[in-house]
Amino acid sequence: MDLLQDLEWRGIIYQQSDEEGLKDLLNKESISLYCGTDPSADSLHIGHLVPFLTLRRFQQHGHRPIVLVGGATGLIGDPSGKSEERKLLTVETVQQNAEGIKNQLEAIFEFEGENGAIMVNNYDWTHAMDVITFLRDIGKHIGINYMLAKDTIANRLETGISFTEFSYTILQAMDFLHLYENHNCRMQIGGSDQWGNITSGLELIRKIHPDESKAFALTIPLITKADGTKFGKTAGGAVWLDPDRTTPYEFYQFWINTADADVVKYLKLFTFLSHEEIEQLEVSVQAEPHLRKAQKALAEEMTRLIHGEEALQQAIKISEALFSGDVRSLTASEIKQGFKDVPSFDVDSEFDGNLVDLLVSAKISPSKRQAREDISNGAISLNGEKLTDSNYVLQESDRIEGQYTIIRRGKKKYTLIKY
Ligand code: 545
Repeated sequence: MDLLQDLEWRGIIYQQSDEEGLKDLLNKESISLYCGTDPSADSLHIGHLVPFLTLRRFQQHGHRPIVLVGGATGLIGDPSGKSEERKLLTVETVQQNAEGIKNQLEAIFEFEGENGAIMVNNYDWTHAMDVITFLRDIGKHIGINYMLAKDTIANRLETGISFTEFSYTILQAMDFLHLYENHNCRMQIGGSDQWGNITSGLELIRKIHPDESKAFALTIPLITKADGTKFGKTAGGAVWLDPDRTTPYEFYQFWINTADADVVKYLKLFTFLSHEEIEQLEVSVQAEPHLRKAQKALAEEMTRLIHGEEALQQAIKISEALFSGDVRSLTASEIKQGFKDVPSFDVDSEFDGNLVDLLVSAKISPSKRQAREDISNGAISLNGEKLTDSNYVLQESDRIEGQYTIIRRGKKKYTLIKY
């Protein structure tokens, strides 16, 4: 199965500018191709990932990926998919965001070797262009009717669109032209919302280089969930690649919680597992769904890809400890990750260690009488150990790395005591 057939099988291909032409091109030669992202936030989230993972798939088939960070376009604001005008970001914010995103994208690609990826920033060639050159050498080739026919612009004529956002698609077209002229870049990929911007680039290249080799566009479908809710959103908001926003444990949990109806689709879209491996997991979803083998494979692949092997092992260790209740083996940093959304209680300096008082002040038991009852019923465990002595006084040794004590009431109600 060749690359395009693999992408087809994975459900990665949504729109193409010239399916047959691209098939011929890829059978004939290795190409350079690109995908871009604007630094409109300081971290990517998993909704941005598939086009870049697809770029990686091209690299694995010998093609050369160009990863573009939009240091210039980020200052302008892409109207695609937006129902109203964006607020302009400051130059400092765009530069800071660009740095963060560049680091995240670097983790996905191989930069060594003859088809090693290159990272570019469109600020480098856009900021130097003066307005007369822009209007004469670029603007002259783009008709207003062509622009007004673009959905992203047509949809905004009612609510209003500034000349700034109106011009955005020309800047993205200029990028494609620049990469075509300077890096022999023959294709641009992106999510379905980028179709208009990408085809603007095809139009500009066709107008300026009418007799030269053709360029191509390919977009990836919007990722949906069988239950109709928005992909990549959790109670805590988006699933970020930045470990300080979404911990590797939370990231791992997100993928583990994928529904049976979605898990095979995501294995195809997001992972580099082979067809055979994915088809075996598909059988497992049908035959033994309660084992959640497909979800575990998805969570492992994604956490390893984005956060590395060590963070993955830590996430698995936290998950197992929380599931079994044996939390004593967790380090303070693992507790910090695993118990981020668990109710916590900060003890003050006068705390004398009395367990019954602690259960009441930390709102684990509603009263001292109830606290004594809970303890004698064996409903209270301290760092995973059941404790039945209602006169118990917490020791220094009950503080994990001097920072935390984990109290569980009943089967699953955890409270994190912080010192
Ligand atoms: C700019 C100049 C180019 C080529 C592309 C661009 C960026 C493009 C765009 N892309 C989106 C984006 O999201 C914000 C990320 C926040 C950190 O706006 N005009 O930058 C998304 N892109 C990935 C996918 C996308 C798209 O990064 O293409 O469809 C999301 O999946 O919305 O020369």
